Amino acid sequence: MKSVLPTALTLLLVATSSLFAQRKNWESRASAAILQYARTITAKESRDAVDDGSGKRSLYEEGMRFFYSDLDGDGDPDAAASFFTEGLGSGSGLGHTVICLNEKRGPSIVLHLYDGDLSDMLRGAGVREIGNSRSGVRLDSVNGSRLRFITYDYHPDDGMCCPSIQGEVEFVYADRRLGFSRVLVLARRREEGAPVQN
Ligand SMILES: [Ca+2]
Repeated sequence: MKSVLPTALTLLLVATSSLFAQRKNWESRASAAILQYARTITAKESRDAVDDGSGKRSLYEEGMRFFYSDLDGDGDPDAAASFFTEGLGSGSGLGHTVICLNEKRGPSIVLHLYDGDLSDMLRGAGVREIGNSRSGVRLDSVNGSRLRFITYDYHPDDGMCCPSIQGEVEFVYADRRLGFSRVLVLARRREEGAPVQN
């Protein structure tokens, strides 16, 4: 028994560090694939913008957020990410959410939604958290196939930087689609805790 225990511990340690290395390897491959995809989307948006004379667009790389979770339930980690593309000088930003699955051939982007798509889905589900064209959503955490988004909206007193009305909603990933699941926190004005103007 004396000689077995250290061996077992060593094997456990090796297995754990190997799993850790595999996970880190996946995270780095997935984030690289998502970054490349985001740059491609930005280039396309930029070409479209130049065509209609509205100016080039840029990717806000520092603001990209990555989340790793087993989204499709097959036991392997996948990835979800959010990023913004902006019109240079105009301050008009577009929010994006992408799902990247861990497939045999490598990281595969299987879903890309604009924040406007998510807002439409919320409105379609009768959720009144999203009130007007200046409101939006922001991916904030992922747990299994469940994605939690912060909703934000502007009070008349708010500046462009700082929408103060916030809530939380949950979407679920299944069958290569993202569907609205439930409201987690009703939208309220952050500072005062006052109910949103529904
Ligand atoms: Ca998976």
